[in-house]
Amino acid sequence: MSTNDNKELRVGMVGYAFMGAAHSQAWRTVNRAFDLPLRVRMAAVCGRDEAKVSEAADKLGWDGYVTDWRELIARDDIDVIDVCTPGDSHAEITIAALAAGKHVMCEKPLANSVAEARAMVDAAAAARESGIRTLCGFNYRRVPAAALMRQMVAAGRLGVIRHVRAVYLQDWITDPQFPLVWRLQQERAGSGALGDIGAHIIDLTQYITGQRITGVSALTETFIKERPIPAEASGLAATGNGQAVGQVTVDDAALFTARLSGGAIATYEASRFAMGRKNGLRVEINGSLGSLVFDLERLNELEFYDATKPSAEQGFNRILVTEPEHPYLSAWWPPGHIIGYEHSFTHQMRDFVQAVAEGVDPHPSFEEALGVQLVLEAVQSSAASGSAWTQVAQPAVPVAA
Ligand code: SOE
Repeated sequence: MSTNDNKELRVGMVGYAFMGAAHSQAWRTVNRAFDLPLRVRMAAVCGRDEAKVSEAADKLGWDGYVTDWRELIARDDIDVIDVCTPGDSHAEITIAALAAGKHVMCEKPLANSVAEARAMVDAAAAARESGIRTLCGFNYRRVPAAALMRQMVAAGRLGVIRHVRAVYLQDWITDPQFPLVWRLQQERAGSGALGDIGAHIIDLTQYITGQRITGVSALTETFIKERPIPAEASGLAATGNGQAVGQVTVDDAALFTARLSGGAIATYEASRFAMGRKNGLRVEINGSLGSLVFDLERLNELEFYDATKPSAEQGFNRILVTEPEHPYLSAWWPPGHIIGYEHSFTHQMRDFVQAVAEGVDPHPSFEEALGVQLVLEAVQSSAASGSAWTQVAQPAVPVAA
């Protein structure tokens, strides 16, 4: 690991699209919102197109830019590599960065396959020996209302967990003319809605309940099977109007039932064809003493049904999660002044920087992210075998800190 005496944590980020922009916002703000032992320096951003990445560096607040990620990990003035690329490059970049002694934050899902995820876990375990830290970017854990949900479940406020009910619904590709972008290609993304947004509700529900998914029965569907691409792409059939088309090789939607390690039973739905739902993540947990509901579209609120109250007072109460005692909120505004989607990334950077400074492992670890990858694999296997019940192999580590 490079020497760095002036308490800076120098970051290099690979990729500058949606997640790169969200991470940049978080790196820019984390030291202004939280008192941290290290000050983040946004040293450089990496992208293949020099004109575009130089513009992104300027717009997103990076000191400089490079066009080859290998140059970034070779620099001794970089301490952290933040991987914000499509899934097919997560393993190569991460493993090389760890070997070069860099801490790594890698976007979710960790990899495009269990084999890649295992290789990343092994590389992280080896690097940990020299104090290198890693985190996988399941940011929704760090929405304060979701973190409060976990605290309340862990404190027994719901009693024995019976049901988990989780959906993550979008509708950005319902137009058949929407082009064949990387998220719709198996070799780039690994899977479709399942790995992109299904991974979030898998991680979030395991984190909130402290239980692991042990088995699944699944259905997947690809509603639109071919899409237009730029005509210059090679090896693709042309439609009647001469426009080149390509095969969609991932799921548009994935539905599965599951059993959890603590005895709960669960339903999961991840779809990019839920017309009208833009980023609709909702988790409901039903227990023997009550229920909790988290809805990303109302992310400053948590609905709580407390069955221990007198029956005359029963009902779902709305907790406004903006008090200073709520997770992360003391860094922001007075009660009632709500926060947004982007704050979850700032909270993620806060926990990462603090963990690096303290010399402890941040969460979710690559091992926890491998746990998500194993569920993704089981869902795909079940769907391919006519929804057969499929056991999920379990990694050796607990679900979440
Ligand atoms: C998909 O459109 C996506 O950008 C996911 O990749 C992100 O992880 C999610 O937070 C928002 O939606």
